[in-house]
Amino acid sequence: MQYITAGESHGPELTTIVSGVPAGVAISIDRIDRDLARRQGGYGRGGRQAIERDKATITSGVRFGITTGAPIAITVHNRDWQNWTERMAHFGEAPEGLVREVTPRPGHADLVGILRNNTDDCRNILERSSARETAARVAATGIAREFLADLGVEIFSYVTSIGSVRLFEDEDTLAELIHSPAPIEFSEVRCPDEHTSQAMMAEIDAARAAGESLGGTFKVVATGLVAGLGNFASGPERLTSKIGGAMFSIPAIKGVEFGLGFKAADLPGSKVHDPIVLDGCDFVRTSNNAGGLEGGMTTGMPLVVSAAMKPIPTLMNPLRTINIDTLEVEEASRERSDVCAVPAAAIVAEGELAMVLADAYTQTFGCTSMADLRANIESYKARLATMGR
Ligand code: EPS
Repeated sequence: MQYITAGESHGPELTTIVSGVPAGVAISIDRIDRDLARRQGGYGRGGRQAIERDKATITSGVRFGITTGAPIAITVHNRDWQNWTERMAHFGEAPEGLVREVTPRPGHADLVGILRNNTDDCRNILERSSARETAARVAATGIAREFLADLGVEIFSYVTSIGSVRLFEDEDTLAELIHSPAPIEFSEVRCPDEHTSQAMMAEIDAARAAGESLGGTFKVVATGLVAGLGNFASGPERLTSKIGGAMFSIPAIKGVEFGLGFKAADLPGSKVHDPIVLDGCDFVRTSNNAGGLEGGMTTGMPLVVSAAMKPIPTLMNPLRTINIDTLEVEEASRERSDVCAVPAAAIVAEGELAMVLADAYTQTFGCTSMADLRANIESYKARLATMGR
């Protein structure tokens, strides 16, 4: 299962096509729209989110709410397009007095993009490199989420830091959230602790007042996975590679860790690896430092990915740059933007993880019909149970 997106931030719409989806997956457009709304939310977002009301429109591959096995095309309209019809016209002459973007923002794709693509207008780069594209990703990966929900796989995320404010996590935090993730959705910054949420929002307020932007970290967790998804036999087929790549594909993600992550490098092996025990007929672990992946395959324990997002490059108090027309030093362009989009990135990451896992399920258990796939999973699970007997 995979997807491709097209569309500019201020074009008429974002488009995505999802392929490799088995026939027979029940699709709830309301659930996909709810995830689109979750992505739009989060304290620290800019004025654009007051304009957009993201909704998915499915135009192929689904009949009476059930996938047919054909590619699924989805669009998400940009309401802001009506303010950009001339500046972003697909044909005709550029309008008179069109202002080109000539002061590339440090940290954005602006400068390297124009050098690479041989253009004199950063808008030709920033329209596509904008994180607006992640709305299409949430729509596309919503199909993978529906598929996984059918198999009892749940995915959630929570924010662990914004700027210098960090959520205190002890060894029970994750288990409690797996049991009851509801507090995360009540927080405007997707942080399950109310006191920390307030401190994160205060940090965002201070950044906004200073013309600054903020990054942060978040965790994405998948539960209900069968052991053995992925493949140890070739590097690119390892789920670690695929999930890592998917996370790094999200704009501004600069670090990805699994389980203990970088901390594992400081500890001896006996404090890192998860002892294997039998629980009835099941092979289980007494800890989950590996974050649910060993040898590039799922262990059956919760899959735990952490990611770090850099601060958004658009600054209201801008850094210096070079004007590409005059070659003079100037302030980088200052556009309406978000102060912090870490909660939104966490939602995008939920979807990215879903797509990789859905793809792994279809690779392992087939991708023709859901009924066949479920039957294959049941016989696989039955075999696993005999191994622990
Ligand atoms: C973005 C700039 C802002 C953000 C945008 C990402 O858009 P605008 O320039 O229209 O104000 O709001 O994110 C979204 C539109 C979104 O839906 O997430 C950028 O430059 O990356």
